[in-house]
Amino acid sequence: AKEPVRVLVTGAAGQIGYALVPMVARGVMMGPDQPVILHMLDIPFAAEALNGVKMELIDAAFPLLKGVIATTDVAEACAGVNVAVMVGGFPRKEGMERKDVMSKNVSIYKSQASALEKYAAPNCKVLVVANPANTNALILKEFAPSIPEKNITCLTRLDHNRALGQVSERLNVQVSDVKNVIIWGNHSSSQYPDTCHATVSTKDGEKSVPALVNDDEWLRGPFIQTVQQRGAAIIKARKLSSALSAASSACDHIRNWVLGTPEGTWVSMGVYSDGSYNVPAGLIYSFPVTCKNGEWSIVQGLSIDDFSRKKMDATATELTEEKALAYSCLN
Ligand code: NAX
Repeated sequence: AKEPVRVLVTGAAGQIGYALVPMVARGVMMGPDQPVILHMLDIPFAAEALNGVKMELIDAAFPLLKGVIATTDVAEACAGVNVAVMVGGFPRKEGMERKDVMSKNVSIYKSQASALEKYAAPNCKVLVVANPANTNALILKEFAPSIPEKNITCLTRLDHNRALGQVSERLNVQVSDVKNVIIWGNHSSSQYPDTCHATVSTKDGEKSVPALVNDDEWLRGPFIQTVQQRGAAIIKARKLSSALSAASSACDHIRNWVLGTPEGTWVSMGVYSDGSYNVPAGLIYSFPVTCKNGEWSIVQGLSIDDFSRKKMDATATELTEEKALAYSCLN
């Protein structure tokens, strides 16, 4: 039998946490034959609710779940973890300035970076979900210098999956037959959902999405806006932000990272830019990646047209500004 893997979920008493921990306990994240030990962290205000989640995990009698730690102590939460999913953060409340929210999250991610660096297992893989996800991940990277930068990522897989979903609805094909959309840049409304290289598998082989859709105006307009604004549409409908889709996408992100992407398929991940596609180095930016042996690599050599270039640059500019804002909060 395999040794259990320790998975940290921060903000585990929140909405995404509540959807995510049962998925992890069922093997959706690490695979159906991989035992797990869940480490759940939240703040003292949510300690009672967190303990309730632990009770439910016990009650569900998940065969793969070999232990549950529910704590408000960051050191205990991080001890020996192999995977860290950072969902906890400070939400933007009405009337709050962007800088005030950034400042709260910078201080959270700075201290949790230090805790992960000290207590997590070597080679721990980190996924930041909490917003501003790219910039929280960047702060985490800066303040955990001994964690390799390739181990620190942020979630744009939800946006990627949303894009697959929109293409599948439009073409009336199964979502599992659509692949290789790309989310470029920030997990914010400046992200660029790109279908230039996306394909649908049909009984006559792989077909290009732009050719099948045959409506560039839709692909460059309403499609992009729908994906960019999907989070707001969910809030409007549910009076709560996306949770099950975010949790499921977080599992997809880690599962593909650890177990690999299928041959010929790429996914989107927010990763530390090395300057590929002329994206400024030193940002956490969403790229198309393939994964093998527990490591991601950016898909190289895709052609980029003028329309795409502008959108990729605009979201990079926003991230550069966010980075500056985050740094201005550091002292
Ligand atoms: P909730 O407010 O329901 O849950 C957040 C939880 O984090 C709360 O239980 C809170 O007590 C806890 N928390 C706050 N500070 C903490 C700290 N310092 N350490 C540990 N826990 C802490 O929010 P939820 O709807 O679950 O969303 C969580 C985060 O995901 C938000 O930042 C949200 O903006 C972000 N999202 C990111 C997405 C992505 O694709 N990257 C999509 C979904 C989601 O909007």
